[in-house]
Amino acid sequence: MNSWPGVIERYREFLPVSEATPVVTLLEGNTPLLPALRLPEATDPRLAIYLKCEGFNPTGSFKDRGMTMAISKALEAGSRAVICASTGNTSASAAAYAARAGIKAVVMVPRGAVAIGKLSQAAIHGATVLMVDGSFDQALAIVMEIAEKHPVTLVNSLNPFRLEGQKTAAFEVVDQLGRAPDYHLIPVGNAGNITAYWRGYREYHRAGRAKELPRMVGFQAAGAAPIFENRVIPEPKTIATAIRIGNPANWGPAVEAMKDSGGWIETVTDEEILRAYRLLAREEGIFMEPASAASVAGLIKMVKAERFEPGSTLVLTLTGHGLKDPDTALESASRPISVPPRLDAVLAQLGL
Ligand code: AN7
Repeated sequence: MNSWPGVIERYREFLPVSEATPVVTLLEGNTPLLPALRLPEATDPRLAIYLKCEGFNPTGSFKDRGMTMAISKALEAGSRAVICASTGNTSASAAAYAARAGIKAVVMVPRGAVAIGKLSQAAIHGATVLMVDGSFDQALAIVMEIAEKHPVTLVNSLNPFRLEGQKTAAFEVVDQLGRAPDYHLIPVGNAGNITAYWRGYREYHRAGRAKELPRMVGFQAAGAAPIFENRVIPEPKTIATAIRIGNPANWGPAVEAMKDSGGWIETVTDEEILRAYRLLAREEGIFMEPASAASVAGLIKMVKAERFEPGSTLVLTLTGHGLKDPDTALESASRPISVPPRLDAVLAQLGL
């Protein structure tokens, strides 16, 4: 068989696995790197813009790259249960990979702040879903303590294997593009992914697979921007619930990635996120969740601020699928039009 083997087999030489590691995979990775058609026109035609569509992973987000590693290594270590706090996507992915591995998953999510698609994924895969009347940051503190004292493996991005898996996205970008981009734009929540991409780009560079290194450019939601504001945000607020995080676990490494790469971290407002969300869906045909649209909102804002060298190549990570959050889609688009079941009425409605 010559088909895609999943990220562990594809990039085994770069990952901390051995023959003894039982590989748990849903054949994640190999996601499209789509050339943007209309974004250059809408921003700066001198830019080459590519969209890394991570929503097309098995559970609909980039988390699967890290979860195949975290669950495989948990199984190798003899663990029979995993736990995480989540704004939704980590819990969906943990639940699916734990199901695949035949072990138990416990996920803890903030009540009223997780998109419905993500919640339904965790539930149907058989995870124990705990809803906390509190924030993601509070939930993370609790699960960290549980994992320290009990025989259950933490699969948040504090688990070192998570970022090892996630760095494969940078490998793929280089393999697909034939080089590293000049800039890599990415949403920032718990700050694991920006850290993982930077690690991936550096390792590929060191291995001679890419001559260039990109500048890492991260975007936080304006109401949930602890790194940008350089302070913990006790009550983060944003429509992009995936990145509603006030005290990121990978804060330090993300700042390092930004500085080492010569990049920066900026904010985008909810209004800018929603505008980008609609633009992406209507102009590019790509339906991603609001947090993912932070990359596109950031692109638009940074082009206006003339932050990119003309002629540059940009890659934007679109982190999660739009179907995760159908409520926001329906609220952001025009309403369906009610019509009676009669040809004349339908034609009249369409102006035909
Ligand atoms: C769609 O699922 O933190 O900066 O608990 O779901 O690596 O945290 C999700 C984060 C961006 C931010 N886009 O990535 C969780 C969780 C989407 C996300 C992020 C998340 P990090």
